[in-house]
Amino acid sequence: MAHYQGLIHRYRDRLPVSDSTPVVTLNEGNTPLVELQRLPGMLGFDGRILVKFEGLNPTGSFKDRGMTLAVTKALESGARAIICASTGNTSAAAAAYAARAGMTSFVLIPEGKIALGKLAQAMMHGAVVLQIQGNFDDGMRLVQEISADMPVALVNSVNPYRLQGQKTVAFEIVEALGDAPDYHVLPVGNAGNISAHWSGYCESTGHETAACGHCAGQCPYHGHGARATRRPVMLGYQAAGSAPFLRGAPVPQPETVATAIRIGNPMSWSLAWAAVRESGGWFAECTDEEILSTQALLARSEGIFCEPSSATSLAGLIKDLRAGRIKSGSTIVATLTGHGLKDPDTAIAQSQPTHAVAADKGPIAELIARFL
Ligand code: AN7
Repeated sequence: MAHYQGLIHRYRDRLPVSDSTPVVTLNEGNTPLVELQRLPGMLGFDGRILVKFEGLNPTGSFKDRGMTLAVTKALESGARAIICASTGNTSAAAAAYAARAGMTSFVLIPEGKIALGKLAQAMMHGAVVLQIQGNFDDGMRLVQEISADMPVALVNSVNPYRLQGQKTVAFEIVEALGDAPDYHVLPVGNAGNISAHWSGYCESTGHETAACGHCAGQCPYHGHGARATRRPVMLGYQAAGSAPFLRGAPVPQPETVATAIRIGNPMSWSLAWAAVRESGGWFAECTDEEILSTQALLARSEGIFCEPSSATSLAGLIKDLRAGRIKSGSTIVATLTGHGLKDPDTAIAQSQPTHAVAADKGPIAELIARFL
């Protein structure tokens, strides 16, 4: 088999590209779908829980799936520069793919409110980083205004190519499982990803989908790769301090430790509602404590380190399992959207302190013996 060359090559028959499209790729996608071995038993659940570890994409988050296509299409259209607002991961992906394409990237981030790893990525890839004295929603408004007036392509998920790229995660899951799972759970911030997942599942069953931005459900790609016989119930989880889908309206001052989903005015509002309604799913919320304890639980019981926002998917699932809202014996897939290394400060702050010890065998052996 030829070596894997990224999701545009893999799914080109289901994406809006032609043979002459200049593909900008870092070989994103094809992420592991890992079955949890200890958690289901610990939770008294008799079904299967699998995590789609999107943190193993090239820049450490699912954003690479959308960014490969958005930057590819921007390059194809002759753009020389891209711009986005971001809570961190979009800026990291935009910066990396712009570097790959030889383009300039501008990223607007909320000052002091993005995780350190993401900031390091944007800076290292040479983005022009603008720290604004406002939140993501302010940044989103500003980049829409600026990209309307200046020659910079907007690569936030209001750009339909982003969701087109991101829908491929559902194709991979359907291929790995042989069909769609019973439930799909994921964190919701700007709400593009839940919309894209749903779009991918719909296309896998030959359903038309409102989230298909380039064709409004009319294009020949629809149903082309259909392999699934059903679509999952979609469950979207939010952080309690940043939960517009639970409040039924935008939240003016969103706050959460899960900074990636610190978003009060989601752009894909109607698409996300459609995904949840059409699938028979729901939105629910988790506290910051629940998010952090689930992040640690996953890291310690399964060996999988995701960032706090990503742990929101399992934190919400655990609550819904305990509340009896999930059918027994179900197969559940949770998207882990970003890698834990993105946010080392939050990880270290909630972990046990390290042990300062002399470089001598005696005290080290004594310490080890305490844990045996
Ligand atoms: C790890 O980077 O919005 O609901 O600007 O980084 O599709 O927005 C990040 C979002 C979940 C929410 N998990 O996804 C950004 C940004 C992680 C994220 C989400 C984000 P959407």
